[in-house]
Amino acid sequence: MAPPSDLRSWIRLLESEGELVRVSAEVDPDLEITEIVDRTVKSGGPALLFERPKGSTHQLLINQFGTERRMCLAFGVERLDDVGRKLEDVLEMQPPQGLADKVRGLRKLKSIADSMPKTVSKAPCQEVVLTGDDVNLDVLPIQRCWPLDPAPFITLPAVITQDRATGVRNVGMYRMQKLDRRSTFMHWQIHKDGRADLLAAEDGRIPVAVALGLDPVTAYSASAPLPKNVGELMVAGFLKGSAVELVDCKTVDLQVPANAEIVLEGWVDRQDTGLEGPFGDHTGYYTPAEEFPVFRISAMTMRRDAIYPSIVVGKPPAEDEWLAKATERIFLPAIRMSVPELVDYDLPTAGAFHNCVIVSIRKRFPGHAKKVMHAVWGLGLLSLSKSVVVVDAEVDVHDYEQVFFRVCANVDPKRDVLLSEGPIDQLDHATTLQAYGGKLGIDATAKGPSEGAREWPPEIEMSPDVRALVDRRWEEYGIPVPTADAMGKNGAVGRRLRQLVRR
Ligand SMILES: Cc1cc2nc3c(=O)[nH]c(=O)nc-3n(C[C@H](O)[C@H](O)[C@H](O)COP(=O)(O)O)c2cc1C
Ligand SMILES: [Mn+2]
Repeated sequence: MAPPSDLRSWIRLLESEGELVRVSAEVDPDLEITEIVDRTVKSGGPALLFERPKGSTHQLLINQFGTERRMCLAFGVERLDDVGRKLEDVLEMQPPQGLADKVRGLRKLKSIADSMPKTVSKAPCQEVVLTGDDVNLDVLPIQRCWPLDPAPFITLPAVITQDRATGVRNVGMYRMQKLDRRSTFMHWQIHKDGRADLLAAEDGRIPVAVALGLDPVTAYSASAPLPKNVGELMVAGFLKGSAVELVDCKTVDLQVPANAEIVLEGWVDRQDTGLEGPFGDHTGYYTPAEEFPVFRISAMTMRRDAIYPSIVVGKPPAEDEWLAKATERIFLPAIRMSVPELVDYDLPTAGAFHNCVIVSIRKRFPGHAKKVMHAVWGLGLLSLSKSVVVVDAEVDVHDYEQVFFRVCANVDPKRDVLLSEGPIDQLDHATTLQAYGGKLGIDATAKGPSEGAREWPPEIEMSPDVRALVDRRWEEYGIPVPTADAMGKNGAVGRRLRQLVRR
């Protein structure tokens, strides 16, 4: 099934799949929605469409990304790895051998060419156009998420800027604290592309457009950590299988996705700043108030009856877990392009994405695990990772008990732990300095004399013929071990039993 073309068809799809609940009771965007959503997310519940947010005439959609199944529905795939494979197919293009290969290659090239955003002249997002004094953020059900947040925050925006020198467009998801009817902060952290566009502006100010309420793939693409010059909207078009349609803004020289529910246009000036935050963040803590630029809004355009999208981050797991997991899966083939020995990787949700990376590698030479740690610390936003754990190829990086077993069993802390330092996520509160601090690498691979270890012992494995014999005779023994199905897919008991059966 093709990914939904706009937020409304996405809502219809969610509804027909039993993945959405409409809440008709009046509910307060000030804290109350957070508590409802937090309970819903943590229990794997549905997307919620709040039909009567207090103080607003606009509906609020939240938890659209809260489960793996919904994330797959958003991308029109069975498993998130399928999205990665689609990219891999293009990344690994080789010179064609023979006619069939050439035809296939041309088809791939065409799918890339068709992904480029295209301009349209009329757009649903401009059914209502408000400029100057008519701009009024008060009409939107913007949430104040956590008790120490000083104001409401727009949490699920696609913020569009342009590199003035190259003309390359950037789209990023950055929270926006509401200041008044016509202005917000713009939370561009120091490692992000939006901030770079502002810093590069010769006159110190840039136009900015913010799209709210997009189709899910385009909304996701705003959160994707792509290299600076790779267009998020091109990638969104490629993943959707149809180009993102753009329309000219009314008051600034930028373009926005035509299918958006709501668009904010305006300016950000380097000189115009203030104290943003604190904000209850995805780290599970409040990030302290800090200086950030202000976004002055020159126009607000909308669909009639525009639906406002929101997300609550907080102590993991929260709704952003599956946005991050989508990124983890989608970027695997791209990472393998520069680190081909990497078999798989996992960013544990509890590690708030940047605190911990587990990688499995096909190890070939002494120091190979350390080479890979340095590679991770040199890759895009993965460079902000505080700790990297490296295991051998056969270890399932998503099975944290297996990983923990290797870390405990295979590590001589004096020999196998690497302490380094480098850039750290600006939101991290534990480092001594902000945005700079220590790195921990743990080499939990098998080692031998070439790496200063003694002869490595063989791992215990039952011989295959005995396993087959016991498989055949199991019924005969009359020992009640439930079948894999009956044990359920999740849950510690099921996992432990499954491991028992696997051995
Ligand atoms: C829900 C959500 C909120 C986010 N909020 C911020 C934010 O306030 N500031 C920020 O710099 N990054 C934030 N991010 C991460 C960026 O969206 C992400 O790093 C993205 O790659 C930025 O785009 P860029 O690489 O083009 O700068 C957020 C991500 C998500 C999923
Ligand atoms: Mn970018």
